[in-house]
Amino acid sequence: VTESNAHRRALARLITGIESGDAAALAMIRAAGTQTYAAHRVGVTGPPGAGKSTLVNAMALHWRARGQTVAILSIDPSSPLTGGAILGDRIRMRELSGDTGVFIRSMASRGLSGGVASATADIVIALERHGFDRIVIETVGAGQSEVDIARLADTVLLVEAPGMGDDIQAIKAGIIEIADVIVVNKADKPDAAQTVAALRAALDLAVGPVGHHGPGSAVPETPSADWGVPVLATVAAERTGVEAVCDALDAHRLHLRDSPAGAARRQVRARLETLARLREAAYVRALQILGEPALNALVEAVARGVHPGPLIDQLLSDTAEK
Ligand SMILES: Nc1nc2c(ncn2[C@@H]2O[C@H](COP(=O)(O)OP(=O)(O)OP(=O)(O)O)[C@@H](O)[C@H]2O)c(=O)[nH]1
Ligand SMILES: [Mg+2]
Repeated sequence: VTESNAHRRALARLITGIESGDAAALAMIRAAGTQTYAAHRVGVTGPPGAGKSTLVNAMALHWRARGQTVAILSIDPSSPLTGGAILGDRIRMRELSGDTGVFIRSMASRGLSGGVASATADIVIALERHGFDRIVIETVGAGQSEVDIARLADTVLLVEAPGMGDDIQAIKAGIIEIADVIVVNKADKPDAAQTVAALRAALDLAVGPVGHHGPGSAVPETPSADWGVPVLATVAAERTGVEAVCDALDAHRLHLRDSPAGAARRQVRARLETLARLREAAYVRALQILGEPALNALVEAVARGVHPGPLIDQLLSDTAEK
């Protein structure tokens, strides 16, 4: 399926509009009715430099060879849009450029007027509506990522690299709990088998009653006891092991489709999504109602040593009456 450049440009413009909080773009996203959930949304997370982009590139080539269309959204929580990492991705993904079945977009999550959660979710809606078969959302999982990938993705792929001994950040930070498929990339390096073993051991420990994570948590309490999280090894730079990763992603997708876990997962995601949007919208609205002078007065008082709690309670009850 080829599509016109005009069609692609319109999508790019729509995304820019969403990022800048443009009213027309938001209206377009909101007006178009219910989501179809037709695309497979794959969230890819893991530490910086693990090889996420290289692997995504290889996965995209695999899918393209099978006639599927692919959108790749990389969300960079730290660097501005002109950052070197994104430039690197452009170079790495040049094999995909010129292919109208692939759409690649990088976004910085800083300085988004309406908030990161709603912007990323709206962009995914735009991509889905455009008709891509696969939507990959890549984000650095640094423990407390601004983007909770579990809210956006059907399937979460955690990419690790060897050489960290037992000190795997994802285990400590609980990211391993949201992974549906785990990859140890850079399996050409010596410690790969050890890292695979450490991750498997951590998964075995995690089996049992899922902890309670509270209503706003990014960790879905999905009853996925019947899904065994595979730990695979790849050399993404040489495209080794990529097919097995794509197969595992498909198997997880089928698992969601054919078991109660799918409906449960959707429920959890809907809750996380709603809470994230509510949090952002309430914050933006509160600042609007408050206004700059009242905010400054509040800041002054706190700077003088006044506890902010009662002042904020007072402001909220004042604004509730307005
Ligand atoms: N040895 C080896 N190097 C690899 C492999 N895959 C990727 N790399 C290299 O690892 C470096 C980082 O790869 P990226 O794909 O940019 O990693 P990333 O996780 O997307 O990085 P960030 O987006 O910056 O967090 C690059 O220099 C890649 O060439 C691999 O399988 N083996
Ligand atoms: Mg990357």
